[in-house]
Amino acid sequence: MNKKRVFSGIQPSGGIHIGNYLGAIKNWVDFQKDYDNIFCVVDLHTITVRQDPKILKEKIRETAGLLLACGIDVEKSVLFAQSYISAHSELAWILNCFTPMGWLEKMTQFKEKAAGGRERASVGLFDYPVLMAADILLYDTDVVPVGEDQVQHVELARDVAKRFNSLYEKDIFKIPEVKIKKETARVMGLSNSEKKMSKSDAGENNAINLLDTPDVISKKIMAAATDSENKILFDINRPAIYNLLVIYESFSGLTKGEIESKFVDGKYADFKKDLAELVAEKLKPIREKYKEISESGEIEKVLKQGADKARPMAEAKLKEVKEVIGLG
Ligand code: ATP
Ligand code: LTN
Repeated sequence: MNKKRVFSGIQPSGGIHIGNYLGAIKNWVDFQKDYDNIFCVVDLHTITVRQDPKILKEKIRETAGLLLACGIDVEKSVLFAQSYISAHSELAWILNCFTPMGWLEKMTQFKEKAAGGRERASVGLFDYPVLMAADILLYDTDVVPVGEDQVQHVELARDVAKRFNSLYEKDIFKIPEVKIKKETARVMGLSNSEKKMSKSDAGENNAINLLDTPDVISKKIMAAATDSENKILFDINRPAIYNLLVIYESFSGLTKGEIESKFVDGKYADFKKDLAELVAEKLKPIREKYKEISESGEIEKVLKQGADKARPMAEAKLKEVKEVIGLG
């Protein structure tokens, strides 16, 4: 029986953090046994805001290396960088011509990211969800595992696909389903628990990166915001401590009840110390594996081979789309 296809992407826009890991990457790794998987380093999405060329080039490789270090296995999954396959840009252009501006006006991420001024934001930033729809629709994707912030974009991809199929009265595009892992779909910042942990966030203690050393992890967790209640309970109305507890739960595999009992008489400082040790212990193998992979010089080859596997699928879908429109 044919396995269902998973497609997801990650931007090479900075250090990969535990929000990316718990909200997305860890699920991708787990899905590998049951699905047919394609994972993409979405470098074209990253240039929607200005990037230093040298750093971008390094980050593309670092991001791919980290996915491998987290457990993405090229025997089971295709891993490539978006800009290596021009069909992504080409389908995005075509879909632009089928997407009403009004749909994009509703996207909350654009409103947030263009906060500095809509007039100065690039057209690419506005159009970001259409490129994402192209990524997904090129591969007959069944399932798109993402964090909560991307759900609206996957819904847009569904709407674009449905509209196109109905205009041409043909099932050209498969309609993808979004998949989120409820508990960790939105890991919040450590300093500001009102905003999601983010790569592009300015606050240096807000996110724990996968390559942070134990000392840095400890410093960030000890500095994390809490409240004045000093009670270690999963209470959603106390978002800062709740977020730290969710991180503890995901890394430890313990239940909420077990964690609350463990810290029933504890102080925040004791809990934070334990949490820092746990996170450092869980990230250690990823850091070590990443070092090995990046020193091996294999990342470039992996990306090239991944693109060679994905390209024929993408080109076949693009050809089908062009034919139905009357292009070429
Ligand atoms: P940026 O802050 O620059 O927008 P990002 O940290 O959101 O970057 P992306 O590359 O955009 O990272 O996201 C990769 C995946 O990680 C997506 O599926 C996204 O939904 C998920 N993700 C990002 N941040 C979080 C978070 N704080 N909690 C859970 N999942 C997250
Ligand atoms: N926009 C996503 C990254 C992304 C993606 C995709 C995710 C680009 N193309 C296709 C899933 C499917 C983000 O995480 N910021």
